[in-house]
Amino acid sequence: MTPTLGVGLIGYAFMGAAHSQAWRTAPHFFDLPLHPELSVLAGRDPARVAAAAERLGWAATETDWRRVLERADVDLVDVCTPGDTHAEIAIAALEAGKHVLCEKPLANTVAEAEAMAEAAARAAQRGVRSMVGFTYRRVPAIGLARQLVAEGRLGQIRHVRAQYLQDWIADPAAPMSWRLEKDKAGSGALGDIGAHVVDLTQYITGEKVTGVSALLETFVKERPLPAAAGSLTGVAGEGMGTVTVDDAALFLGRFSGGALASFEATRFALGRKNAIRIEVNGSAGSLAFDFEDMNVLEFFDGTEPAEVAGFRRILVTEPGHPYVGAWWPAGHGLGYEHAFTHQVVDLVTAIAKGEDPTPSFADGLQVQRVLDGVERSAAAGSAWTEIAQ
Ligand code: SOE
Repeated sequence: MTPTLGVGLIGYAFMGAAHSQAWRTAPHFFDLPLHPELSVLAGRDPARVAAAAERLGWAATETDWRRVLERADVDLVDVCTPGDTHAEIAIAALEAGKHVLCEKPLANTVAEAEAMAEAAARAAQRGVRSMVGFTYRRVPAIGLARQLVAEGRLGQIRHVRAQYLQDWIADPAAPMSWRLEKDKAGSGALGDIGAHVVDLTQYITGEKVTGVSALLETFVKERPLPAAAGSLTGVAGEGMGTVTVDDAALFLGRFSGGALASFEATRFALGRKNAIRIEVNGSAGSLAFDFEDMNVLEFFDGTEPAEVAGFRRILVTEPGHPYVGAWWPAGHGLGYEHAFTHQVVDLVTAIAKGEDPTPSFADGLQVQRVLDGVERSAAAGSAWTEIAQ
């Protein structure tokens, strides 16, 4: 019998649902060393959390996250709440001896992220593990991109170009949500989606962002208050609320290996729904990825004769590609939810092996420092801002 790993999930909206499917699905497709048990789902509203538990497959519910930490059937706490509660919940869970998976960005401030990284380092000495949910690392094409760079197929990295483009609040009538409140979300497009491309480009290149010069903008400063919650924006109701975060972030950066970088994160790119676009140019080759065509990685091999060289469209659906072998026959493709499943696989495997999973809370803190550098730069008229390493 495979030993079990009892999971307590806190939050059941968009991310809670995505994590739920991952915990449910992972043992059906991957040979896991520990079998995840969906022990308990926590949320404040008793009726809504009960309905969500029924729908998403959780055995029990709690209305106070602290009770989750006291339960013997919980070995791991999965934090899918807005950023303002990450630090308190994650630190308490680690101190209670529970492994932690925490949604991104790790926290709302560098100070909170530092406290979390310290708690994670202390817990690791007791065999208690932690991971931050930069889920897109687990898209097979991203894994292949990292492999190509690590194998030297791109040579010296010169340029990193990254965009994360969405449009779900381009309409000024789209209502307020917690993602538009600084107190709850920490920042706007910057932390919500810009954090992903900072993490992804660092993951692919194996290098770190060392400095930035930034612009932040809030295009729509007042929005209708929501009458009812929805997946992202909800339904508009009476009265107006104030948007206290950035709608868009644009910044230049330098990487530790000398590459020049540009980053753009916006929720106002009409027609772009979840376009994570990354292009890397090196001395020996280039690669390009777009999440809206997520089973493809484009690769240009600069060592081929110019007469026949050209961007190659690699369909990342072969059994030898990262994670793909556990799924469908070649060519059948994966989707958004699979990366969450892969995240569970890697986390559970690391826990069983007694290893620290990645991305760690220390990795989450490093990304938080980049986000903070972007905010400080923008506040200082785009002044060049070094990122503490
Ligand atoms: C909303 O912008 C959002 O759900 C992000 O919060 C997620 O991290 C991203 O995966 C999809 O978009």
